[in-house]
Amino acid sequence: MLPDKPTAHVRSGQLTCDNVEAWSDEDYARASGLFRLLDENGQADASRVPGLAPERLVRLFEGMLTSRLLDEQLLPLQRQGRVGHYFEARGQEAGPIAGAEAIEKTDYFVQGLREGAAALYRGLPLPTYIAQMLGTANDPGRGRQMPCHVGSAAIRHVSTSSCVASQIPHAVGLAWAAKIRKEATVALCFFGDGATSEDDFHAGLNFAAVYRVPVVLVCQNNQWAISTPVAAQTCSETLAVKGLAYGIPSQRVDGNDVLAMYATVKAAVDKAREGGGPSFIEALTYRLGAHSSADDPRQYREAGEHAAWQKRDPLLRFGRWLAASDILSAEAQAAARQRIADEIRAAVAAEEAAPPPPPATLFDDVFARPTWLLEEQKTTLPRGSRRATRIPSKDPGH
Ligand SMILES: Cc1ncc(C[n+]2csc(CCOP(=O)(O)OP(=O)(O)O)c2C)c(N)n1
Ligand SMILES: [Mg+2]
Repeated sequence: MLPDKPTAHVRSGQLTCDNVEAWSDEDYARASGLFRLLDENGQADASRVPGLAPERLVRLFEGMLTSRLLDEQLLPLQRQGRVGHYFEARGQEAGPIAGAEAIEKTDYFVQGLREGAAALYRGLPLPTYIAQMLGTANDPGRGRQMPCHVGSAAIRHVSTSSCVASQIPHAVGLAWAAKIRKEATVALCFFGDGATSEDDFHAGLNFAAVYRVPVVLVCQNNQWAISTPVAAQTCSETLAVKGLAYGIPSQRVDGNDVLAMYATVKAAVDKAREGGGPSFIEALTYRLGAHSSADDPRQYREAGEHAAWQKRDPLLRFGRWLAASDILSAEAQAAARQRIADEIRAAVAAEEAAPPPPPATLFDDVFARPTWLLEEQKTTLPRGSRRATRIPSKDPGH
C-alpha cells in the first residue's frame, strides 16, 4: 500500500542516502487524497475489506466502545472532583484501536493524549487503568502522572509525556534501538495535528527517514489543537504531504473508518518490520468533545461543525457495517455496551476504595540504586505525612 522509497542506508558506520527518487503522482495522491473503505453510512465494498476474522472485528468494535464508555463515565467523575483531569477520545476511537490491533505484543505503542484505551486492548487490566486515573496505590506509576497518562512496561505501552510532540523522538528512538539490536520490533506512535508544528516533529521525522527506522507515525488530525484550527496551524495542503518532504512514504486516511485505518497501519507496520523504514499516516478525524475537562469548545467552534461530524461517528459507522454484515447485531452491540459499562462501573467502585500511594513511595524509582540523600530523606519523613490522605482534586488545566 505505502511505497518503499526513497532509501537511506547506514553502511559501515557511515550514513549515506542514495536511490532517492522523486515522488510519483501516485505517491503524492496518497498523501493528498483520502483513503476510505467504509462510507459515511457504514457501507463498504466487501472485496476491499481487510481479511480479519469475525472475532477480531467484534473485538475492534468492543475496543472502540470501551474507549467511548470510559469517556462517558470518567468525565462526569472529574466534574464531581473524583478524577483530577480528563481528556476525552470521543470521535477519535478508530485510529488507536485499529493501531493496537495491527501491532504485535513485542511492538511499542507510544500514545498521545487520547489513545489510552489502546493499552486495554493490548492487555492492560481495567482496574490498573482506573487506578492510574484515580492515582491510587494500585497505579504502577504511583499517582505521579496526570490522569489519562497510562503507561505499562509489561505491554510496551508508553505513556504520553504531556509536552506536545515529545513522544515522536521517543518512538523514533525506540525503533532505532530495535534496529540496532536487530529485533523485529516496530514502534507505533500517535500524536495530534498541533504536534506537527513542534520541533520534535521535524527532528523525529528527519531522523526516522535518514536512519530508516521501523516506526509508524500516526497523526490524529482532529482539526483542533485546543482552540487553534488546523487551518491556522499550517499552510501545507495536507499534513501527510509533510512526511513526503522528509522522504517518508505518507498516506492520508479517513480516521473515522476503522477498517481503512487498520489496513493502512497494518501495511505500514509489516513494511517497517521487513526493513522498509518509516511511514507517516495522517488520520482525518474530529474531536467530538472538549480539548480537556478544563476547556469549553463552545467558545471557539461553530455548532454546525460539531453536528456534521457527529454523523461521521466511527462507532456508528462500524456498528452499522457489523450489523449489516451479520457479524454483530444491533442487539448484541447494545448488550456489549451494557456489559462493558458495568465492568467500568465496578472497576471505578473498587478503585475508589483503594488508598492513595504511601508518601514513602515518592522515593522509589528515582534511581536504580537510591542515593544516601534520598535514603536519609525517606527516614526523616515527618510522622504525620506517612499516612496519606485523599485530597479532593481541583482541575489543574492542561
Ligand atoms: C510543548 C507544549 N506546548 C503547549 C502545550 C499545551 N497543550 C496541551 S495539548 C495542546 C494541543 C495539542 O493539540 P494536538 O496536537 O492537535 O492534539 P489534540 O489535543 O488535538 O489531541 C497544547 C497546545 C503542551 N502541553 N506542550
Ligand atoms: Mg488536534
